[in-house]
Amino acid sequence: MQSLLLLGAEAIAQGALDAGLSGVYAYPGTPSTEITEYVQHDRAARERKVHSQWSSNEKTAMEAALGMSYAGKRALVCMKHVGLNVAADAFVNSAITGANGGLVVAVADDPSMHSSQNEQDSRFYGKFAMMPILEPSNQQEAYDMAYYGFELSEKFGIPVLLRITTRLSHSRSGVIRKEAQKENEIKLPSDMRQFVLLPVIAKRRYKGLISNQLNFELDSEDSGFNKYIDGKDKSLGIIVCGIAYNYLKENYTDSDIPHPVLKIGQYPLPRKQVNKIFDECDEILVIEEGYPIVEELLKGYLEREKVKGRLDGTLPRDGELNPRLVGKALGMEFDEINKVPEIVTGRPPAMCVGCGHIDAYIALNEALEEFGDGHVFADIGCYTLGALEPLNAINTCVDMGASITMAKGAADAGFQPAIAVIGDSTFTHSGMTGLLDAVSENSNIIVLISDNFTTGMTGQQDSQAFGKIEDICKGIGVDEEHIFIINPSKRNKQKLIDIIKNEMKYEGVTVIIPRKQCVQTVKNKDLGKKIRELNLKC
Ligand SMILES: Cc1ncc(C[n+]2csc(CCOP(=O)(O)OP(=O)(O)O)c2C)c(N)n1
Ligand code: SF4
Repeated sequence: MQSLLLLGAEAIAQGALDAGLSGVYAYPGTPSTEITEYVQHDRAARERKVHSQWSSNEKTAMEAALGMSYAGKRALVCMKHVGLNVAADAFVNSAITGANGGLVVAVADDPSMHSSQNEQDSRFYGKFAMMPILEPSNQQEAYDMAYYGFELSEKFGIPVLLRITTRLSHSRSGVIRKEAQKENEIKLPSDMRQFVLLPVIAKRRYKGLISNQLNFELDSEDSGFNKYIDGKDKSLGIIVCGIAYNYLKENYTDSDIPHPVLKIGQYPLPRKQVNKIFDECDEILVIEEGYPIVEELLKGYLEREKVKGRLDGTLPRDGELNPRLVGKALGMEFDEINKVPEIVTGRPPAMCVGCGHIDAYIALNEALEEFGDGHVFADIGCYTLGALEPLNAINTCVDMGASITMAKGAADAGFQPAIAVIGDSTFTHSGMTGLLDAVSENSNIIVLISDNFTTGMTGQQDSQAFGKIEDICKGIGVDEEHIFIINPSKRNKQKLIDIIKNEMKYEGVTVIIPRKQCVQTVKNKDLGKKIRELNLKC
């Protein structure tokens, strides 16, 4: 079989394609973006027209994938961990509707928050929704689990959560492919009522989900992804999940692991194997990337002292694991190597030279000078870097879309001026509904939609907002006279300041669209052509 050198994220994509994938639905977000990009660039996937266009947000992605599954085809939906919060309504309910064609929900968590607002652990969502979860320890398993995930999903008629973390998603290794399968034919669900979650049906489906829990557990018990590896030294037993298995093995490159090890790759936990290691060993060390979810389960309410891990400080409570932290937890000692020389100083991320967001912020800062600090509610994108020196231009960044709604809440409190700053992609992700709230109540806010024609921060993916922003704002009900489009160039600085200052006198919703192409996309000929074709005003 063919062997490929793949990122963990790419291995998931290839595994899904080889399993007969018909469509991937996703919204970009580190460290999950490369799954969808791989499908988009794969020639075979293009030839057989596997759907791979970006969705407006994670919820629309989840729902479209569920629709494809309803039609009997195999669908993959991908997002970063915080995206699962956005998709949660559809995700949790999809465990109750169940799946028809195989449905795999690939979620990439970001412990240590390399590129995220938090380090939440998606396994909690899987457990909450009562779905089977797969968690690979290396790239080969990422491939194998994506491939197998569809089978598992169809076997039990339920979506399957595939959880990876940053290091695995963004590192490469050899992956051996399996035989490529054909896509499913269109086939409606055998129970035509299962997707109708009226209470009477939902109650029945929910009972079915509950009774299936034992079957999921039995499947985990037999799963090749869960392995009990015996060891002579039973003073300690190690339960190790996902990528942490690799970190454990790195500490024993020249020898066998002396302790019994239970490697977990499929949840719910295989209860018999957990009981076995618990009974056989004096103490249990739980090594898991993310929250101490397995450790908490084992300790229970009574805080069994036999179980060690993140909760008792044997491992750090937060942040990513690595081989050294795992080695220390096993009592190993390390010299201080790889010390960063003092001459190396931290380099905070910065916006690119020539970025339109910078010019918009310079004008905004000047317009707000007389009001002092604290008036700018921002959002998530490259423009969030405006929080740093030298701009110090924004005061909030909470979740995608929160700029407009937080500005509205502050304006409701009587705080003025209340300015929101949001990017084009974030606007169509989840800013539009907040703008509708503001229009409905004629809130006294100014919204800057900083339009660069792309989803800059995650690597210049297409933006659903392209060419539509002013029409969306008009459609939502923003008064046309209070919608302004301006190129935030140095030449236009005073003009932009004047617009902002004038609009502060208006009691209602103003939208200002500073529009300048992201400099990282200037070599993208297709985008350039589209901008010229639409003759976008800027
Ligand atoms: C719920 C959620 N989904 C995805 C992301 C990842 N992400 C961060 S910023 C961003 C989009 C930014 O695009 P845009 O608003 O156009 O601003 P730009 O970066 O282009 O300036 C995305 C997708 C996230 N942080 N949260
Ligand atoms: S990638 Fe684009 S949007 Fe992001 S900082 Fe650079 S120029 Fe600005």
